[in-house]
Amino acid sequence: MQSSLEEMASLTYSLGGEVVGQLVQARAQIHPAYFFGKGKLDEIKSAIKNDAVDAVLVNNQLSPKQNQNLEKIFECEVLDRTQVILEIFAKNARTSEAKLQIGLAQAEYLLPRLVGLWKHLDRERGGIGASRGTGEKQIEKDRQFLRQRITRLKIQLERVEKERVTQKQRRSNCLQVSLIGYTNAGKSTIMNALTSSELLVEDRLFATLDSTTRLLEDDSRPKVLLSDTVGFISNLPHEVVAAFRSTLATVKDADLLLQIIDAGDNIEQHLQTTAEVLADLDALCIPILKVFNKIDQLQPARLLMLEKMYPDAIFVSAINNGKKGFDKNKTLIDKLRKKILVFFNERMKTVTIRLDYQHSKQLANIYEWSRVDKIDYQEEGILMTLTTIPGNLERLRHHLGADFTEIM
Ligand SMILES: Nc1nc2c(ncn2[C@@H]2O[C@H](COP(=O)(O)OP(=O)(O)OP(=O)(O)O)[C@@H](O)[C@H]2O)c(=O)[nH]1
Ligand SMILES: [Mg+2]
Repeated sequence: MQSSLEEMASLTYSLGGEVVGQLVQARAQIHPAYFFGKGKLDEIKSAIKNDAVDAVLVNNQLSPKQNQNLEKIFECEVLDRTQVILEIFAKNARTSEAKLQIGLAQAEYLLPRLVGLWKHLDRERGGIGASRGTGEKQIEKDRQFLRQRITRLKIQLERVEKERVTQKQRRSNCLQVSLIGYTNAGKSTIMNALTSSELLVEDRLFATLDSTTRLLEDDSRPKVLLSDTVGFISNLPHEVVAAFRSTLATVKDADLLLQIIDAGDNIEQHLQTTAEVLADLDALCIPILKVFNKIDQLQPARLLMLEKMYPDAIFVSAINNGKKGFDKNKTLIDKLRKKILVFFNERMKTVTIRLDYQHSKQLANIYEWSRVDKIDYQEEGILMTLTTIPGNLERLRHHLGADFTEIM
């Protein structure tokens, strides 16, 4: 089970660092200027010296002033939790969209913090009385630079978002399933197992930063699309959620969410984090299917308990490493695939329509948007029995107008 400090260690590893020591501060109130109390500061200082530490990571939010003071005292880099996550995102961003989004998140994070960065310049050159000192002018310059950068990034992102709208229209006749959940739960591994893809899978937090969409099955109609996307984490900085809104749009447009949960991890906390991010995305009304992953690592008793606690959930092991248990794991993944298809089947409606021969070129759309159960070429038109989701029936009705004669 991962504690918050263990998670910080995983974040450090994802950043490419190595943890040489951990310290916990038990204090009723944090120190306003230094975050840590005097005793802790000394303890950390000697640890920095002894272990040749490059950076101190604080598993909390630091004020700009605390951050700056600590860097002066420790004579090394100091990053708080938000900065660590932003750095990982910046390091892992591969697509241009992810890079734009993280650039925006970093600029927005920095903007209100500039004051703390430059204040010392004014203090050094005359102190509080000095009007508009060098520091203040520098802040104004930097602020202007950052604001321009934010505007530019937003314009570029708007362009990417427009492209997404076009994609969305293309996909609107498909059923969309989004994989969501805590980072490192195994979303990309499940995506790979369900769609025979080869997306990047890593035992690091935030391996995935962009959205990828694949067809779940070649022959199901309407088509079912599966999307993998960026994972969630507790206390996800607001700037990051806001900046990744366009990537997370696939979540908001989904007809079904597959919530992937690492069955061996801190379940309650991860469920709560996911609920918070979904609320932030305004996506709480989308149906959710809970998928507990990594059951190969569980004691049988714990698996039994979880099955009792979450009777509607599905339990899988997504790893496909060809070792023992491979067939069993494949069966579980097939069960998951079936469950997704059943979910949609239960929501589909079957109708019989008559289509005039002069509109037979619409047949391609009909085959795309629904499953054709029966087709009969009669003298007065084409008689068809179709099964599809209510949304696609509406779309067909709209497209075919008066020619869409529903018979039963
Ligand atoms: N033992 C075990 N490990 C698994 C299983 N599924 C995934 N993993 C491992 O868990 C780690 C994370 O898997 P990913 O698929 O990258 O997880 P993710 O949710 O996409 O993570 P991010 O994209 O980083 O948020 C990898 O080391 C996987 O090999 C499983 O069923 N059993
Ligand atoms: Mg992933």
